[in-house]
Amino acid sequence: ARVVVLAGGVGGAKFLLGVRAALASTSADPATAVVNTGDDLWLSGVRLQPDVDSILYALAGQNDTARGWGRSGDTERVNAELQEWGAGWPWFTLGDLDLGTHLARTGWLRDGMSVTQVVQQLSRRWPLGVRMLPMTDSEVDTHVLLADGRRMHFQEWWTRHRAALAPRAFENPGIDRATPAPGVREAIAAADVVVLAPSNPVVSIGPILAVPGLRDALRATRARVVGVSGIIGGRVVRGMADVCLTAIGVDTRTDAVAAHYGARADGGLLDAWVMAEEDAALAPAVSALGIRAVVAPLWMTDVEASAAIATAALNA
Ligand code: GDP
Ligand code: FO1
Ligand code: CA
Repeated sequence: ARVVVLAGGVGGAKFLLGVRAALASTSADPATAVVNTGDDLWLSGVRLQPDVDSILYALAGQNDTARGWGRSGDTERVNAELQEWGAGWPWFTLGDLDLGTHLARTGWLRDGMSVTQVVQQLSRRWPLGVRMLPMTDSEVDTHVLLADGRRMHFQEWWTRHRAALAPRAFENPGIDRATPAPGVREAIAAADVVVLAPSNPVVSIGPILAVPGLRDALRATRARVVGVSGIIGGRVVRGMADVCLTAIGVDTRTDAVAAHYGARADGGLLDAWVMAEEDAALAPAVSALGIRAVVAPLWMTDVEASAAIATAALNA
């Protein structure tokens, strides 16, 4: 089967490890990941792509699994020096190996490469087993509009304030003029299955779906569109996605997130929704939306567990 996965960072990466493993035992082509670039930012003169790098490093087996971001075995010599200069953000650590990636990426961008070409270049070093595409070539960094009227970059809100400042809305300035990156529409049109990874529905999947044309491509594809719940037993499991959901008026419940994506037959996106055993009682509520409810174990504890979830999604 031709598989396309819409993905954010760590949750997306764990799911993609499972997709890769599930497809490895078949003759299928590698999956295509359409990756959120709303987290991207400029800092200390370099371009960061947290979600792209989370997926890149995880698929390459180079990620720091304990910390949840950056490279395994990284050091922070350059970061200490940047702090001494008062450069960058004191609450945001740029590892030495990670900075190598940012420098390479920034150099390629300054040489005139598109974001798609940069991601392709980053994909050459290790055998990833997944084709990575950014959602768009445009810079559409996510900003948070706070309840008190202030605005800040998503990264500052998430890492410095740990989502503790009440958000009113999430915005991606310039996204109205953005287009899907080359190959994204084509991959969706040619897919047999499109999976919405169990990534943050608001700031990971949200920006992807906000790229003009992408939603239409999903609505038009002959592929089945299947979502995987990032909520287990009414909790977001890891991170602060519940704060993001609340801000857009969606309850932290798997059926509410399914309703947020919507049934394809009802103007939304989903043909099926893979939800956790812990939430089995909500399956009728999902079915009532016109979305096929598939109940499965959803803890991505290791690659085998993620592969089983991927298989459930591909067969949904
Ligand atoms: P980020 O960009 O690094 O924040 O990561 P993503 O947006 O790709 O994924 C974050 C989301 O993954 C969290 O909000 C959780 O809901 C979800 N998540 C994390 N671990 C698990 C897991 O083991 N199972 C499931 N189903 N979802 C998970
Ligand atoms: N997350 C943190 O909580 N603290 C950090 O200092 C930090 C640094 C960092 C550097 C590069 C990178 O690609 C990601 C980094 N992250 C850090 C993770 C990241 O900012 C967020 O968890 C995601 O953007 C949310 O998806
Ligand atoms: Ca993210």
